[in-house]
Amino acid sequence: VGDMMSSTDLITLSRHLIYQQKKHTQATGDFTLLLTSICLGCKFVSSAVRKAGLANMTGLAGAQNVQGEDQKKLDVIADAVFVNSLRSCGRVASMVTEEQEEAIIVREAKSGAYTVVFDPLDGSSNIDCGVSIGTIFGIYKSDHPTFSEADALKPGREMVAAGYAMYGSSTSLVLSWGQGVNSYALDPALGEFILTHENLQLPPKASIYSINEGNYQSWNEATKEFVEGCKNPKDGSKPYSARYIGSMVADIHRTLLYGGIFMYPADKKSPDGKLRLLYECFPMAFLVEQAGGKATTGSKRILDIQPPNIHGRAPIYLGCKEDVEAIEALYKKHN
Ligand code: AHM
Ligand code: MG
Repeated sequence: VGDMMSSTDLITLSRHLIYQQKKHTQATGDFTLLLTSICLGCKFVSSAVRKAGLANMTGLAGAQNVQGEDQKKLDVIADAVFVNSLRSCGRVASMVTEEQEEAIIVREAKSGAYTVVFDPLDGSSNIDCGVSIGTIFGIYKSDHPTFSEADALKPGREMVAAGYAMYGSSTSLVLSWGQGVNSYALDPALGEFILTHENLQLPPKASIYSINEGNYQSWNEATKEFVEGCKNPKDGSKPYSARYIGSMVADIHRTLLYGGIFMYPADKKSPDGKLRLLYECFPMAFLVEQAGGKATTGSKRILDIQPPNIHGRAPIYLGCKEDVEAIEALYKKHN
């Protein structure tokens, strides 16, 4: 890939998709069209994030700008962009977004349509200080959509694709349609996502742990013992490094590229954990598994959870296989 990037033969996301689809003769082009709508949303949000400080878009929703007009917060704008783009592509029967209480149903969609679950701007509390934020999405396909939120209430293993865009020092799109994980970078001049990493794979074990350690007091014993072991390995090996951005997309992106384990356990404050199943835990677990890692609640595979409702949460530990297995072993020991 490195050689190709410096050549004039760029592999754009569309080219990569067309190439992949040739291998699957049943492909109709609907999935490509759907992804094009998602990419449009990501490009729009990427450009809005770059201008956020300048354009005064970082304030609270509902606050007024100097012209006395209502100011919309960036996450509200991001939500509208994705909803409109997905609604108009004709291939989406329903959507669930973190920003809206109810599922959005698109009755005019064709049959054989998709359900898209997404967090349009995750980590938005980080916008004002310029930390990386992102869009997370997962895609289900229903041969006979019910045109109700039931189309989204399925375990994550039934997703046909998942991914995220990260608005960082550059904009990256990390995507899997169930055949490994690929990463693309947005070329701002071309407005195209260009393939940069093909078939990302996690090492079996790495030495980075990522967790909000301020919650230590309210963690369970398994999590406490695991983190203690990262700092003071019993076998005398080198301690792990701690890295926590507080923006899930950025923390998972680092985990996919450098290895490690990311954790958001249940604690006394949040007995089901903080992160949402449908559009945070499932897509990230899908990507991490596709990259050869694991994702668990401590005692259950994340992708096997039947979501209780569209905004349900779960505790999550994900990343390198052996690190996640160490947590699972500690859960067994303490329960
Ligand atoms: P949000 O959807 O309100 O932005 O919250 C989700 C974010 C994740 O990106 C991140 O992993 C987590 O919240 C951080 O939580 P905390 O501040 O409790 O460490
Ligand atoms: Mg979120």
